[in-house]
Amino acid sequence: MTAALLVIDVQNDFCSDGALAVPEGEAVVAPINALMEQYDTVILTQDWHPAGHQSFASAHPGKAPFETTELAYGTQVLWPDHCVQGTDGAAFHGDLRTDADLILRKGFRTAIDSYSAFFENDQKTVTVLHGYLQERGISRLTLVGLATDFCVAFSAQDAARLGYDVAVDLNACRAIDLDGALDAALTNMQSAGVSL
Ligand code: VGL
Ligand code: ZN
Repeated sequence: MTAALLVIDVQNDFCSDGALAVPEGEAVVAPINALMEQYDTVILTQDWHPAGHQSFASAHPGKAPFETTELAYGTQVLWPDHCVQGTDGAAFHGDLRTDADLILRKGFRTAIDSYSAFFENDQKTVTVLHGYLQERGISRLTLVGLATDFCVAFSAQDAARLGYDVAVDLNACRAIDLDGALDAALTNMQSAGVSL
């Protein structure tokens, strides 16, 4: 069984002073760099939004960050503008090793957010990740990165549903923890069969 390390969204905007700062976000960098040694295949994801993305509160007059709205596919949390394509905030943290096999960008369709590295938030539109992993014969995944309760949790649950053997290394993750989202995410991951 071949294993891959899936490093979720270790980008400046999710670190201290970033536009959508995750408390202690940068603390994941050193443990992740060390973990990369143990995997033949390393995949980085990069949240990569066009300006005016529909997950941004600024795209919805009268709405503030962290409120929700109804989009075509359901309820969406509205975020501060973050990870805008080509900006410094969208770049990987400067100390993160980027000598990866694959860098997968997601969230680039204006009308659909993408927490998961496998499916966008409409739960229908696929990224190329499942096909890539299948072509490479990879059946075991370890997930690390930001944020535990959003992109890490959605990716891990989709991976488990797709039949991968999935672990999340919580030492190398940090959470936004919006309204108890971390506890809910940990419970949901465990129910989906993810090892924590
Ligand atoms: C993320 C919210 C919005 C994440 C990305 O990487 O967890 N969270 N965009
Ligand atoms: Zn985003």
